[in-house]
Amino acid sequence: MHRLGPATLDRLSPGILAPDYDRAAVATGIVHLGLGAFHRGHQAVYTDALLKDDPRWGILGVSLRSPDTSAALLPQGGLYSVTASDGAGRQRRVIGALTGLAVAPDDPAGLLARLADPAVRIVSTTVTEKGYSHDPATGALRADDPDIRHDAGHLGHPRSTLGFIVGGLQLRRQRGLPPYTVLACDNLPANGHTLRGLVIAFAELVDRDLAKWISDTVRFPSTMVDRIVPATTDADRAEVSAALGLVDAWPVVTEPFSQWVIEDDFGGDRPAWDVSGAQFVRDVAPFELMKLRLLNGAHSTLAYLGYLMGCQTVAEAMAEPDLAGLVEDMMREEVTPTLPALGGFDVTAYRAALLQRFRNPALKHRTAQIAMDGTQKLPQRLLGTIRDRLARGLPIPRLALAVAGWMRYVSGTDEQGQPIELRDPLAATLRALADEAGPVASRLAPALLSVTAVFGRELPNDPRFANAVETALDSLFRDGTRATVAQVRHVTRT
Ligand code: CS2
Repeated sequence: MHRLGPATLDRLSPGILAPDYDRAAVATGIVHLGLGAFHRGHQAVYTDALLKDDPRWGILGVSLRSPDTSAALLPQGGLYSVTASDGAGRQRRVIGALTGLAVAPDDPAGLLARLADPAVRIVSTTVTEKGYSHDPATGALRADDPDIRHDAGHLGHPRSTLGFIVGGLQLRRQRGLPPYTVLACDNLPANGHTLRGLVIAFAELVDRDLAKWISDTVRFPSTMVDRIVPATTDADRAEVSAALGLVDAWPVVTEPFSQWVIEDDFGGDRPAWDVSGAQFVRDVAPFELMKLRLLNGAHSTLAYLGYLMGCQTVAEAMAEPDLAGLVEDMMREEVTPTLPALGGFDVTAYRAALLQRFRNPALKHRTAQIAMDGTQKLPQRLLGTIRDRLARGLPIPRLALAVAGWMRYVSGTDEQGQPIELRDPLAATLRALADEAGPVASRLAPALLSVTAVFGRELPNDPRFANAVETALDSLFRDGTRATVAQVRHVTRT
């Protein structure tokens, strides 16, 4: 079989959409940091749809660490396919929005030169929660992070996301060029605002005047991004290539649903992403809160408790009636009352659609993938909701069980006595605490609650929270996850 690429597009199987514009005429207006499946299945798709009308917005896709995706897409001239499936039907499309590929560690100075190109007006990011060198509980810069310390002293050869963003801005300022807009596309609370704070705090370590210039001139719109895009598997590669009639070494397999809400606060021209279905709004916060707390909060709950119950995927976890019921009740009873009203928005329908999306049988979304990096995810997915409820004197039984599920997961051994592979930037800390405490809730719960980067200083001292989590964790250890989920669901049933 031939490889997917510019020269083989005419061999694509019938019915598969291909770029409807002249790729040679597309300029690079966006540098995107973080070339994972999510970017390629989300922002790049919105961008691809408008290049015919406005060819200024091609994307230079940058891998900040692993060269694998870039190496796979290079022989394909940046082309790759996106398959959207809900289990009943499939739609496939070849995306041509990537005008270039770069692996940052291979040539950091070369990437800075690209960032200084005046044609580049937007630098966007999907570097995952842990890619921002911040403290997840407070959003503050971790100035002691080794990459941040390195970059502060070597801004001509950065390693970190913040280093590249600030290094590029420094060059533009030196050359008298206008800055680019920085567009955060990760699941962080107030992602643009948070990134702005981090960029300025980092720039202050380098040059106070530069920090002031950034603060005065650079825009950081916040966004709410949503599409479930699991990591690509070898089975996906084989299935997609057979369907395309061409080998695609790194396809994206996703769901039909996609949503992008963007704060309309750009420094200059911006792509008409609204024409391809995105929404520009004045304030993203209510959308963001709703998505992080309902979708991602439920996702993490399904991931930890589902994994412990032996479910490999989210769809399998949703096939467990008590777990699916508990999550549905949690979304309705515990999360929704904490969300600000969104005029005219039907949150009941939104929740129902989420449950349907989680059940999508076409997505093999692994619980272990979502369980990853819990220390970076818990604050915005579960703990903010918990704080809001406690402040109003409301109970948190299901949310506390979700947090306890994370604790049971990071204890490192499953219910069959098998090791759980912990993937988290704080894995070493978690492991040390878990080893010292042992599988005893009254020791493990307080030990993990002392990780201030996750829980902050006040929440662990609230007995309503600490006791609820410890009780749930005790039940997980003693009765097992299945029985605990059934019991909490039954007892809290309204
Ligand atoms: C998931 C998200 O991996 C995870 O933690 O919860 O990637 C989720 O699929 C997306 O936010 C959906 O928009």
